[in-house]
Amino acid sequence: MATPNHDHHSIADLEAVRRRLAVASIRMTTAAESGHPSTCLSCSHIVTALYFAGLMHYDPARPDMPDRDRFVLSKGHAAPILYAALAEAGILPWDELMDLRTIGSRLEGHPNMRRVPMVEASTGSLGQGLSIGVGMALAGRLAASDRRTFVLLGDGELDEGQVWEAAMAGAKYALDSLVAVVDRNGYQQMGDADAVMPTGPLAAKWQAFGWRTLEVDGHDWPEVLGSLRAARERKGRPTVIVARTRKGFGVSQILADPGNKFHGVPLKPAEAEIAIAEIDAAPYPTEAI
Ligand SMILES: Cc1ncc(C[n+]2csc(CCOP(=O)(O)OP(=O)(O)O)c2C)c(N)n1
Ligand SMILES: [Mg+2]
Repeated sequence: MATPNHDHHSIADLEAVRRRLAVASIRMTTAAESGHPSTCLSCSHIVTALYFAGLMHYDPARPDMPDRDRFVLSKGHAAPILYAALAEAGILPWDELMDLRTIGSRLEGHPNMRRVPMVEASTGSLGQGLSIGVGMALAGRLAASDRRTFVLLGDGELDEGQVWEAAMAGAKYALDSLVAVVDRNGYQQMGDADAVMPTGPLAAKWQAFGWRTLEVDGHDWPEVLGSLRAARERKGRPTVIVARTRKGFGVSQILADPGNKFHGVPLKPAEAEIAIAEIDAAPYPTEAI
């Protein structure tokens, strides 16, 4: 049985980790002159909580441990923050992060499961990750394993019909080890996500598809931690957490125009320095978990 690790006990600790991952995502994409920093920032609390609050069970020394929990980054363009989390966990060297998107580097623009330990699925073509998660959860059942599978999706990604096929399959097979998290930042590549394709009452929709549904502020530590903790509990059906977030969280330059201008656009070096200074200067949340 896997044991929780990298289990930070205070919100201040977790916030410090989150800032390291956020800053690394900015530095990596700025150095590469390519990539998607804003999507990394919107999911920074969720990714940090999963890997470093004991909410996902894994052992960095044994990335292939059969009973490890699985994490599928279905919104694969957020690869930089996944690589930063793997560096923080000791699975990748920090120095290597700056190789992002360079020719020959295993840190490709979208995660490659054949090249990077603990990248559980090769993603980037949006819409596929939840189906992969369904397969992983079914496989876990066959193996009589208690492992959980977490899948992180974008809200624009929900425009892909395959997501809803996977949602139906998850409910049909009562996959209560499966957790989807929707990064509901309100934007996708072409701007306002609901203008491109209105998703309507999102939580009600998942509920109608047979999922246990939680809605949280994706930048509120107690809410993020509480919902993930609740989602680990097996209740006879899959769980989705709809996390309301901000694309470019913590960086006013991006928040001023998170739509077209900053999707898939790294910050220029001078802009990156301002962004990093702003992240570092933000007041720390201090509540006890
Ligand atoms: C199947 C597919 N179509 C289009 C794209 C191009 N694309 C990359 S990111 C993106 C927008 C995704 O928006 P969302 O899911 O809301 O993620 P966010 O960046 O807001 O976190 C699109 C359309 C893709 N990667 N895959
Ligand atoms: Mg989005």
